Amino acid sequence: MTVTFFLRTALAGAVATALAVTAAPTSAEAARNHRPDRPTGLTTSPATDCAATPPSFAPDGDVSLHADGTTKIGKPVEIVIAKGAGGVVPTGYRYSLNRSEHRAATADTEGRATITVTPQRFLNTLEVYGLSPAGNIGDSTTITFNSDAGDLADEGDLTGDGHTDLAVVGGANGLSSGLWLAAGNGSGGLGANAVNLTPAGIGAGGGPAEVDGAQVVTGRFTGGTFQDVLIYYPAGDRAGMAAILRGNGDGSPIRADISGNAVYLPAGLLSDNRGNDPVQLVRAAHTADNVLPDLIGIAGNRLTYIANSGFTGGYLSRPLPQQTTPTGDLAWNTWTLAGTATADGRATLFLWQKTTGQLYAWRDVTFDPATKTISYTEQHLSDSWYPAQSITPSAADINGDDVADLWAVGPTATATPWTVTPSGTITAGPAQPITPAP
Ligand SMILES: [Ca+2]
Ligand SMILES: [Ca+2]
Repeated sequence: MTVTFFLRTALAGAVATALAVTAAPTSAEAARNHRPDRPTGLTTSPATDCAATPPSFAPDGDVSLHADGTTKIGKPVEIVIAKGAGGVVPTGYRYSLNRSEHRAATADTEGRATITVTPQRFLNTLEVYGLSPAGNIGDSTTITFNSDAGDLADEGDLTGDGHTDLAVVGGANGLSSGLWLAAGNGSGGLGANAVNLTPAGIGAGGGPAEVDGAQVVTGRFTGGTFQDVLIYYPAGDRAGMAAILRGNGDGSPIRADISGNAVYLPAGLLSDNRGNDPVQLVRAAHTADNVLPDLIGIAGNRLTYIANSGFTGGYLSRPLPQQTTPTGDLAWNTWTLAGTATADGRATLFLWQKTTGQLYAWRDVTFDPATKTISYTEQHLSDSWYPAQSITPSAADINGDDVADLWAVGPTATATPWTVTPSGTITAGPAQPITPAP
């Protein structure tokens, strides 16, 4: 039987590409019945239906769809799988994009099924199995196609809607293990269903609990158009290690267990010149000629600037031994940092002294490699911000006005938005629940 694939964009129903797949001969069906789990051959043939940009195929066997440029990373693509001329009508299909979990699609009486997949990278691989009426699974057919870069996501926007989002590490904060992404609405609200971004943890086989105890930083760590996440371990078995997980652009879970989705930074890479691992690690700016974010940390009770060298995971720690805290001393162990960059690339560092409730903002933080110093504009925001309370500050431009704001994440899965004016006035919005999706 022949099964024809039509790959088309979801927008305006325009048919962009057509693929054709030919299943093994019907006579093979009986032979397969005694081995129902053994796939049988699906091969390819040229599409018979009209396509705006037909792909290239070998007539049999080889599956090769050349770059078509009609799909976009992060944008859903509708693919119609249809039966061709002759043969047994398939009852359904199983498919997997980029080795993700297999999904099932039921075919109609003519053997046609529609699936929607979201390309996550430039080169995508779609694997499809046909299902016979007897329930047998055919051999997999694999096609590859290239997708254009996705739209550039704003700093802190992991879902691609233009509003910054909130990523909270679970196993704490009243949340189960995982990295929970609550979508921001641009005015201090959070979406109802927080998504676990790391169902496979960092891809080391331990599941979501692998993120327990970690700190999270968002940014373009892989240099793509989407916001990625950097998972950093300040303590524990992985102390000093970090994992960069490639964001999908739409806020969907990151399958770190699939090759290409995670980059690991070994322990020591982020440590200072005395071998101290950072106990805190937050977002800093990026330089004009390098989209990859710098980091700021506290290591060895010193503030340290960790500059990116121009490639993913390429970091060099530059301790700032003379840099004093906002209150003029060197007691960096009493301060909690939160950092973010606004859409225009400027970095803001928030500094909270938990014991006293002192809260400062250092705006426009930049690092001068020649003098090994940082420059910034300091604002005192509060002398009574959650004194001695168990909250986790998380920085983002909550309302999109290019002035960095703060979330205060509480111990019972709540987050309170604190917006900051350019002159340094802070205002709390209603506390929002962080509710995991069912
Ligand atoms: Ca968003
Ligand atoms: Ca703001």
